[in-house]
Amino acid sequence: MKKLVIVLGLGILISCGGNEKKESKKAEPAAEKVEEVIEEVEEVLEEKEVVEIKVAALGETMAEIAFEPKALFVPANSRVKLTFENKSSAEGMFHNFVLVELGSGAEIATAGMKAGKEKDFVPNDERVFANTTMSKMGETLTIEFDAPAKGSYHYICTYPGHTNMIGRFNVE
Ligand SMILES: [Cu+2]
Repeated sequence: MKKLVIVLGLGILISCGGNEKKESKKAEPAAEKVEEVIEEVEEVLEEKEVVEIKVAALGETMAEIAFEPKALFVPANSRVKLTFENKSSAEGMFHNFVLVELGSGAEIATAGMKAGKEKDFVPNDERVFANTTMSKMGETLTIEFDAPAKGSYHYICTYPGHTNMIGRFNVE
């Protein structure tokens, strides 16, 4: 939307500049303005689109725990601002959000257990694209990351035993 407004503004400035040229010497400041606007447009084009998404971790028993929603969609080349809310309230219901290569969740979770609590059960592994820290019950965490390449990924919780917490992250 911001892009469109600036492009429209540029169009108006160009047409104004043209009219002024015929009538008087006011054309020069208008030309400067056009240059400024062109610079702004270039800056906006370089900026990534920020996409805000929300994910919650639900459930009070090991059988219930799950992500909500179980599928997320973001556009390619976007900057993702993710809000992660741990909605569990039962004792010991710690959760994180770990974005991983499709199908690597079980291996990442196992490696995460070895990495240990001080690493939030997140291993140092190139198949991990983004992650939150481990949230406590009722806690909300926010992270920002660049969307990985177009394709499908999994998001998992690497807290030991939370293997049924899994969702699909789609970059379109
Ligand atoms: Cu969990």
